[in-house]
Amino acid sequence: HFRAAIFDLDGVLTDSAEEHFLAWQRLAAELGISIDRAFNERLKGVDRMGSLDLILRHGGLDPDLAERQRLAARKNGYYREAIEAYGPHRLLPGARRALVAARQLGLKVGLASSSRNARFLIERLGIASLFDAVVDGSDVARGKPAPDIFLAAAKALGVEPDEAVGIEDAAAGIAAIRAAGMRAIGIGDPTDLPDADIIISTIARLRLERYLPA
Ligand code: G16
Ligand code: MG
Repeated sequence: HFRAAIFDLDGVLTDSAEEHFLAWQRLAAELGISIDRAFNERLKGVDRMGSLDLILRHGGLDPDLAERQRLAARKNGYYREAIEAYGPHRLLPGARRALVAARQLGLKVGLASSSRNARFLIERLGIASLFDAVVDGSDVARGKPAPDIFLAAAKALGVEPDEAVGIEDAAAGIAAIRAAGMRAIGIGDPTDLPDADIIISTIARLRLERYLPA
């Protein structure tokens, strides 16, 4: 049975997924590339350079590494600008309660985010103290869909992967959870997340006690 709940950040606890999309869309437009929300589903949970590469390929561009690093930094500037203004009011409804409920159930609580801005963001959101361990894209070699971020979070929490449940809004994240050997709870539309074990529409509907022994 479960001893830990490991949460994704963007799209699960806060809607910074939208700020990522707007920042990428702005950068893409400057390059003459148009991206829409359907395309954005492929970027969710994917790390910064991985997302940029998908956009460049989509637009048929292939700049060298130095230029790609400049473009990624420019996007991050747009994104940081947007999240500077974040505070606890930007938590999704039910997000804080889900973290508190997991703690009250006696579960260890972890954060597994691809975002190198994750630690900054949970401070802004006022939830940093609710996590027993935080792992982000800068702590591991491979981002989602590789299992590394979730495996590192389980290790930091002192649990085995099969004792943990992962909560994700992105296809790449569900793939990472499954590859780590954990149970996957998907948040969003079932057609976007066919590989999740369980699907709920929003974090407010999370009831972890259902998966624990009575
Ligand atoms: C998030 C977002 C992705 C973003 C990635 C890297 O992951 O879902 O869209 O590209 O982080 O973010 P940054 O550029 O801030 O390092 P997650 O895993 O929290 O959903
Ligand atoms: Mg996410």
